[in-house]
Amino acid sequence: MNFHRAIVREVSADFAEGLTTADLGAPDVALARDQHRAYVEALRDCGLEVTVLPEHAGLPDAVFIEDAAVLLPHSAVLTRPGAPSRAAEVAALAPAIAGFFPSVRAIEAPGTLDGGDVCDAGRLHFIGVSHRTNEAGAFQLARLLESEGRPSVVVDIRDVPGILHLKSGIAWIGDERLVAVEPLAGHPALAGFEIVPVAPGEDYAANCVRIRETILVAAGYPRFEESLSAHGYPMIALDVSEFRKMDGGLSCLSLRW
Ligand code: CIR
Repeated sequence: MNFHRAIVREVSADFAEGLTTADLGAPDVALARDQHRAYVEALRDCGLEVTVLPEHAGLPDAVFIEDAAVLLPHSAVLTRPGAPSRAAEVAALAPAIAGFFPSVRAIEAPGTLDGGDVCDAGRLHFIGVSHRTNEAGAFQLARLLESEGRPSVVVDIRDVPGILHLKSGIAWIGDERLVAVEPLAGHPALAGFEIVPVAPGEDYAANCVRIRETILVAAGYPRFEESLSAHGYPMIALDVSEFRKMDGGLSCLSLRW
C-alpha cells in the first residue's frame, strides 16, 4: 500500500456497452468521466504519480484496468480475463506495462484470471476463484507468486452471491486487517486477520483501497465510514455511482505499485 505510481485508463465513449449484471440503469458517460477525473485527483492527492492512458474505443470495460494485469514485487503479470469481450484489453495495456516493468509474465490458456480476484494482503495474497478466474489461472498465479517468495491462498467465491470478483467482497487495509462482506467474514482462509465487517446493505463499500495512509472509499456508505473512522483511518470518499452500474468499483479503476 506504500504505492508510488498508478496507471488508469480514461472512460471510453462506449462505456455503457460494457458487461454488467447490475440492474441500475445505463451509466452516464459524462458523469463517469467526471467521477474518473476525481478518482485520478484523489490518487494524486495521496502522493501517487498517475499515468493516464487514453480511452480505447471498442473496449468499454478497459477503464477497469486492474483486471488486465497483476503487479507483483518483482514483475508484472498480464492476465487472461475470463470474459471473452475483455480479452483484447491485455494487448492494449501491454506496452504501458512493459514501459514500467522489465520482467513481464503472463497467464496462459487454459487459465483465466481477472486482477480483481487478486488481493495482496501483505504477508500473503488471496486469489479468488470466481466466474472469471478459473482454477488453472489461480494456480498459475500462485506459482508466479511463489517464484517471488510470496505465499498465496485460494478463496472460492463462486457460490458467494452478489460479488463479481474477490475484491468486490474483501479489501486489505493494512496491519492485519481485512474488510469483508458478511458471507466472507468467517471464511477459514481469512483466519488470523482482524475483520472489519461491512454492514448489511453496504456490501458495495467493501471494495475500498488503502493508499499510503489514506483509504479511498465509495461515497454513500455511512456505517462503513464510521467503522473506518473508529479505527482512525483518514478517508477520501468518492462518488463512483456510474462505475457501480457496470459492476466496477474503486480498486478496478487503477493499477498501483
Ligand atoms: C466486468 O464485468 O468485467 C466489468 N463491467 C466490471 C469489472 C470490475 N472489475 C473489478 O471489480 N475488478
